[in-house]
Amino acid sequence: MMTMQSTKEMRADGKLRLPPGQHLTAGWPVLHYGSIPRIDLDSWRFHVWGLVEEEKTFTWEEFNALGDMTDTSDIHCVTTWSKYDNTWQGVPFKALLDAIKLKPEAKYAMLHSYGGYTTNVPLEDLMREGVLFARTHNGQEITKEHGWPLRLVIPHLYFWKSAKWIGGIQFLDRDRPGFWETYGYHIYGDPWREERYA
Ligand SMILES: Nc1nc2c(c(=O)[nH]1)N[C@H]1C(S)=C(S)[C@@H](COP(=O)(O)O)O[C@H]1N2
Ligand SMILES: [Mo]
Repeated sequence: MMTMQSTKEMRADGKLRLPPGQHLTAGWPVLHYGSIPRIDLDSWRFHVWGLVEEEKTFTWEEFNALGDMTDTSDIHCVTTWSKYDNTWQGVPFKALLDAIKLKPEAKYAMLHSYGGYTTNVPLEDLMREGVLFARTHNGQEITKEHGWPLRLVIPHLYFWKSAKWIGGIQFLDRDRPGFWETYGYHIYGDPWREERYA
């Protein structure tokens, strides 16, 4: 017998834990555009470019040595499913920031994935607690279809912002639309304000 999770639970800020228009799902749907990119860890690289003092490229070992954290958060997909209590472990976004030097004009980021997917996020959203580059989900290595070897997790935004197969970040002075954002998804994507489509 499965335990029923509550949809009436409140968060510390008084908002319902389940954002408006969402329903809980027990499984974990796989959603992405295009096919799963082929990646091998020997040639995997993480690139940082744009408004930085110096462009940087990290190998798999270098990137994972930047730091480590674990955080449990809820997933809210714009297609209306939510999944509670996902424990992610990997490199804190803040650890990457400590390893690079941003130019003062850097205010936005474009996340780039293997396979060509992009999505845009304000820098201050990446600096929130709980944002990490995840290698594991609930204690297991993230599977290929969910973003192996590394995916970003941004718990407070709709899940399309959580780029699977992430391989780089470009820092920008202005917000620019990524892949889904150019096809009508909201530029920011706050689930509690139902910022689904523009
Ligand atoms: N690289 C990449 N990341 C992506 C996507 C994608 O198409 N490519 N789709 C996004 C969307 S729309 C969603 S809902 C989630 C789905 O993640 P999941 O398949 O792990 O549930 O991944 C997001 N990250
Ligand atoms: Mo999505």
